[in-house]
Amino acid sequence: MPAHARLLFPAACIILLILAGSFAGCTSNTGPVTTGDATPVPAAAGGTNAVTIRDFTFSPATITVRTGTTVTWTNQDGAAHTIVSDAGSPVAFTSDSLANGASYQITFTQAGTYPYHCSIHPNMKGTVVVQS
Ligand SMILES: [Cu+2]
Repeated sequence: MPAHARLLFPAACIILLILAGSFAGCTSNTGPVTTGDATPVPAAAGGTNAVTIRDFTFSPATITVRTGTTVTWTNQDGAAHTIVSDAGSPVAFTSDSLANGASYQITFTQAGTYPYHCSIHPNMKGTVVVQS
């Protein structure tokens, strides 16, 4: 190997290592950006937004949806239940008495927090959170 080649070879290796290192740096820098995009968001309007009534409980007790979403409550208890807005709800609503298998729907067009209860069993409470 000529003298000048013996000097160039290690230099080329060092340059390659620097380049490889900078590429690796770019790759790891993009990771956190992707993770940030994965922040939980409410289900899109038109998605599944169901509340089940079972064992005298609204499940989920709090459901978060986007404006324009229709929420459906379905009674799976033998006992009848109702869905009635609390006094603090931005919009008042009152369902009929729901027998087993019956359902009730409301479309939420206005952002806000909508607390509700069952008028037959006032200890049964739930909340719909509507985000714009
Ligand atoms: Cu009830």
